[in-house]
Amino acid sequence: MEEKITEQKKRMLSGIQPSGDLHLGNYLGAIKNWADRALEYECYYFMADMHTITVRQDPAELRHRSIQQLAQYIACGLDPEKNTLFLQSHVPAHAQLSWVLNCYTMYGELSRMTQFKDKSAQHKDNINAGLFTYPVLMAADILLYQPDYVPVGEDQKQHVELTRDIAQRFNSIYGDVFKIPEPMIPKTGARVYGLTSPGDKMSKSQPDGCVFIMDEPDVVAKKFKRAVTDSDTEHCVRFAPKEKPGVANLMSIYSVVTGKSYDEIEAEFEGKGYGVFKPAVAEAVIDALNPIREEAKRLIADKAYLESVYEQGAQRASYIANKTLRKVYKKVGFYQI
Ligand code: ATP
Ligand code: LTN
Repeated sequence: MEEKITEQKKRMLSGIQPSGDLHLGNYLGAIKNWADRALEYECYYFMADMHTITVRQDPAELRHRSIQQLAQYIACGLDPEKNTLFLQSHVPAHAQLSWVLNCYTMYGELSRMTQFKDKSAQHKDNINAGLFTYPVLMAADILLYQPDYVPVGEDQKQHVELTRDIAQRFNSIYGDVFKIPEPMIPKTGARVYGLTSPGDKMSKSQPDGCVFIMDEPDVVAKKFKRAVTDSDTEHCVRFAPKEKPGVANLMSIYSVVTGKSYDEIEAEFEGKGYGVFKPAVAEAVIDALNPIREEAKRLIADKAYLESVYEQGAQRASYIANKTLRKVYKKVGFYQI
């Protein structure tokens, strides 16, 4: 009989901190691309709640945001039947592996992390040890699942590179324990900039130029109305990121949500000016966000369903994570029960 060879799917893992509401940048730059991968890869996505307490959080708000983010992941197209969705704090192996990896990470390496430098400058009154060792917890998050790819934004590339260094160091002592993961960085087109400051990436820390997934249509329309275009007198819709970064940003948003190319967009708005272009972008974004917002609202009200998703997610995630953890414990010499 002919033997059927079924190829093992490659694995993918990523997380977002539930430290604020998800925005258009998170959606277009990360989650939308994750949602397209479920057929091709075995996917794990989590709420990095343990990471968020490196900065002080209101406990009730963190609890609410973690579940809200789960509802938003699903509403954005991450089907829990096809993706494993879970909360980081529900899988104790993350903290357990993190401790072991701390002992295989150098003080000098952590001192070079730019996010630590930035965040310790922003929160001078709370430069805690967790903020410093944050990348080790992130390495544990990743290595537990032996993923092939880690889809993250450019800002997280340094942390994934450190993860690779830690894994290689561990493997060189104990043999092939960890798979060495690759960062998967979205193309520049999927990098969304702030509507009021097109030089900076769209970020929840600048809420003015930031479109949140849960924003109502009138709020989205207002934010696009105030979007910076450019100060030249040309007033035409042309893709020129250096000369007209605001217009290029709006064009790339419009392109991602409608699937139209830059040439098609230029032709569509030829001779029409920004007064027509900006509301058209707003409308396309509103159309894209409407079903997501409504579905997220519906899901947030369905506590029993969300509970079943995160319970099943934690179970599936724990199964894989514990396998790696047991191997690591054995290798470093912890007495097995
Ligand atoms: P902050 O407001 O603290 O800078 P953030 O809103 O940028 O945070 P993160 O939690 O750092 O969000 O990012 C989660 C993921 O979302 C990142 O890995 C990145 O891929 C993606 N992302 C965030 N902002 C953007 C953006 N403006 N454009 C494209 N992708 C983004
Ligand atoms: N550090 C990331 C969130 C994060 C993550 C991870 C991403 C925590 N652990 C593991 C990918 C893989 C952030 O702040 N965006």
